[in-house]
Amino acid sequence: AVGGGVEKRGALIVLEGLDRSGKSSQCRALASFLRGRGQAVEEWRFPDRTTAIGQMISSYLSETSELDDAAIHLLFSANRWEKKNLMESTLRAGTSLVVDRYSYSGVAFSAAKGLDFQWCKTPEKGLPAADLVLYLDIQPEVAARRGEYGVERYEKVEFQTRVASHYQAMRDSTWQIVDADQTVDEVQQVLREAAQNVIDTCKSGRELLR
Ligand code: T5A
Ligand code: NA
Repeated sequence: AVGGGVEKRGALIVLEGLDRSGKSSQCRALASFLRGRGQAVEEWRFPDRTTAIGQMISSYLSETSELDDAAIHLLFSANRWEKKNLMESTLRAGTSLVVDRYSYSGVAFSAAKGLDFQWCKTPEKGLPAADLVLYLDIQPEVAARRGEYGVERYEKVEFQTRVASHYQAMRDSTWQIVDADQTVDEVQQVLREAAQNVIDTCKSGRELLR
């Protein structure tokens, strides 16, 4: 646990799902909806391609560089660790974060390459834990019909099917499974209600989760 007593902190809300499940579109809409309601909200994403580590990840994803599977796994994790202090101070200051991908992506994608599932989870331990994980559930074949699919390294149906099974193994009580094969607006409605609920819970004094 972090600190003592009651903290009127922000909520850590994470969107997860296969490639092209709609995470970025939904994050943007959700953050702007919540801000419109007067909530303090920032929109974040991982990988954060703006840092030096993020640029190494970006060139790997666009297949302009090669890296050992374990090495890229640790870079993705390091890219979260380099934002940890800012993440925690922002939450403690009462601002909620709507985050496009987090540790669950880190584990699911690396495990889908054949790395040991438990090993993949180890470097994520100690990062702030999500208060709510909104999992945009979609069949890989449906996602594959969406725009620009197949441009980046992991966008192959067979690979995405393995990713989905590793995501499934990480579901816990913070997860809400959302049918992502609906219109953008229909999906958004579900996210708004869940996000507002968890923001209210965190404001009423829940400590930071680990
Ligand atoms: N990764 C990531 C790791 O291996 N380890 C890690 O630790 C992390 C953090 C890049 C890759 O990195 C891997 C996972 C990824 O393979 P990224 O930068 O998040 O991660 O990937 P992007 O390519 O930017 O995003 P995605 O491919 O995941 O797409 P999104 O964000 O899920 O979907 P979005 O919103 O961009 O929409 C995709 C298309 O679908 C349409 C949109 O208009 C768009 O054309 N669309 C819909 N169409 C119909 N109905 C709907 N409801 C729709 N919603 C969106
Ligand atoms: Na995205």
